[in-house]
Amino acid sequence: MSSLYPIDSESREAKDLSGVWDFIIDPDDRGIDRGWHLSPLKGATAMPVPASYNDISTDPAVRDHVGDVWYQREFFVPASWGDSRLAVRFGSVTHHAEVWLNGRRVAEHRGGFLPFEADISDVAIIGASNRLTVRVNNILDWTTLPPGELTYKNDPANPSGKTRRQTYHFDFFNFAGIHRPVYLTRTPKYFIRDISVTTEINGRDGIVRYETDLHGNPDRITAVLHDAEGQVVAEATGPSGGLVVHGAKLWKPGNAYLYRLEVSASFTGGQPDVYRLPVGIRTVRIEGGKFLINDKPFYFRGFGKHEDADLRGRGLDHATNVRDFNLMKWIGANSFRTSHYPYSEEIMQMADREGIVVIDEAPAVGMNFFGGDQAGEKIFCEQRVNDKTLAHHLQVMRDLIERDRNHPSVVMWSVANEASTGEDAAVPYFTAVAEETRKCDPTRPISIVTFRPARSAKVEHLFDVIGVNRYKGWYENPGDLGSIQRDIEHDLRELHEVFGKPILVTEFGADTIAGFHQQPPAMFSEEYQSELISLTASVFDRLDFLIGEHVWNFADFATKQGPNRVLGNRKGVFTRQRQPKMAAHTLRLRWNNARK
Ligand code: BDP
Repeated sequence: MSSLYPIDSESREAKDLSGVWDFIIDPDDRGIDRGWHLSPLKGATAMPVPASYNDISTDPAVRDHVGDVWYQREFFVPASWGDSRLAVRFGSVTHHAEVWLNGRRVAEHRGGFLPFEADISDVAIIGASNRLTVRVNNILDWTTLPPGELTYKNDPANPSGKTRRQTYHFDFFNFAGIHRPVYLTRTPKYFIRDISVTTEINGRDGIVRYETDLHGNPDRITAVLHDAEGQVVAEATGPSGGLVVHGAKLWKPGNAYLYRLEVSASFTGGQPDVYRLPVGIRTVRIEGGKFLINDKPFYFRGFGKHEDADLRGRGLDHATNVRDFNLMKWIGANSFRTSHYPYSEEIMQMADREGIVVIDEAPAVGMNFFGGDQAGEKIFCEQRVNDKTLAHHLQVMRDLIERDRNHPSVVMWSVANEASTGEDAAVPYFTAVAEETRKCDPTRPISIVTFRPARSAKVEHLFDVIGVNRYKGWYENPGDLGSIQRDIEHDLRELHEVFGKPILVTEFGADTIAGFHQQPPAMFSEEYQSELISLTASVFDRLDFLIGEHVWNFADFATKQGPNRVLGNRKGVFTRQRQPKMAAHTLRLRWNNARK
């Protein structure tokens, strides 16, 4: 697998296979027995790629389907593409995928938020049409991230007498489908498989260290760094090395500067390969309780987000994404967390370019029963989150870091959100996750997002930054704005006393239906959200150990149906259509006059 994003260069081509594909629901997961991977899908309907399939159809059976669905399309491989390495590369398929080309199985992938590719060099028919078939499965169980549970409900209408039900312990809707672009790629037979870059600052100089991973026997490798105007600023040869940039322009939050690293490799018995990669020179570290970017204290202002929009669900949508970055800048945000799963590579590229700082989160959410029916039962145990879950979690951390380590915008890894960290068995689990994350990337701090009170949190001390989700005046003392300041101050001070680590408030907020007004403020009104945010944030200004504030959530988003959700989670500061609620103006005033 190559974690390099597909690009065009003098040696490479990437053909976007986005468009309208054939689609069919597999009601009893028997598509393979019926040979659906071997021939054109019969009775297929139209489905856009990339997009979640759930909200495209008007049929509840599509929206609420649990199990397999099938996608298919034909594509042409140009006759000029012979004698190359050919691959089909998926940005993400949620949650599990199996892929066939011309009836031959070429890939399988577990996990809904990271890329994978199928090498089709030996299967593709050059100069002809090829049929690509993808089986997509959306089932979550205790071995997947996020985890979930499959249950069965008696259903006389179903021939088997039962219907499958998917339950999960997080609120966002379990969107599924081919969520990110699918590229048909051509590279030379021998090629640059991977490049990793780290940067340092030495006085006025920037140092860019690179390391390459090559397929084939290279004759010569060169690395040339260009500035934003295209001028060469440093050069090196060899599979790895360091490039010194005199008088380097740094990648800074709110003021991104990107160099371009051009790596060329020539191979014995093959064509040369060239890959170009944006590089931002910056450092990140924690010292004296502060989060330092380029040795300057950085205070996180921003949001927990979701990849979520009308109709397309979690499918990549450039219009929504660019609008989101514009809104973040307008409101004075400098950062966001990829709650609760890795976001698309295209979003990470935007963050690099726009100078927005990112906390990059693994899809480990819902490892908790909260106050539900199973409250009191253990999560970290043989029949639930177990060794298999851990093995998958470690794999996801490795893959996430491999995908995102070159992004200057990414300053920290978050390994999980609101896990049941009061359990003894959570300790060895998260010890292993923390160790693996540090091993894969010794250059960035790591964090975990907790909802627990300090004294019953057993794993949080393993991390450099503790993210805390607090809902004072909402889930705690609902309707009582008067108690917020006292409660949040006491709570955050205790967390700092117990852990002695920088604290980042990763979630606080209130559900608000845009257009509902009430004075004195009442829950769900715009006044209540605005007041709750102002009161909570007024406390942050006097807490030195606090390194940032992220409001939950950037925008309203779809959830599973339930009695506390009014067509989704309404804690957005913006509506799902990306227009401001009153609280957006409150935050804009605060953040544009920020003291920290
Ligand atoms: C927190 C979760 C987040 C939820 C939020 C809420 O981290 O995913 O959406 O609560 O209930 O517990 O709004």
